Amino acid sequence: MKKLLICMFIAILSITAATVYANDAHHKAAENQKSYSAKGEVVAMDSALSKVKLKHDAVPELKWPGMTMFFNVADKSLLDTVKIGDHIEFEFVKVDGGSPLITKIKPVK
Ligand SMILES: [Cu+2]
Repeated sequence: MKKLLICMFIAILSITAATVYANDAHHKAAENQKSYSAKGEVVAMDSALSKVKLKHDAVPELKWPGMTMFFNVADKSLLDTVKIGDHIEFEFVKVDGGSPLITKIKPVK
C-alpha cells in the first residue's frame, strides 16, 4: 500500500515537471498563442514602426478572405529578408484589439 502511494506520488511529480517544462520552453506570450500561416505579397513596409502591409491570400482557418492590410512584426529584423513586391509566406498570431503580429516571414520563389 505504501509502495502504491509512492508510485502515485512520483507519477504526479513527473506530470507536473513535464507541464512546467513545456511552459518554460516559451518565453514570449505571442509564442503561446495559436499561429496561422498564409501567403501574400509585400505592398508596403515601415521597418521603423515594425509594420508591413501585405496583400494576403485567404486564411481558411480564420475564415478571412484575401485582402490588403497591415500587420505588426514581432521583430524589425524580420523585415530584413523581404522587400516590396516580394511574394512571401508568413506566420502570425492574432492580437486582441490590434493588428495581427507576424512571427515568421520569408520570401518564396
Ligand atoms: Cu487580412
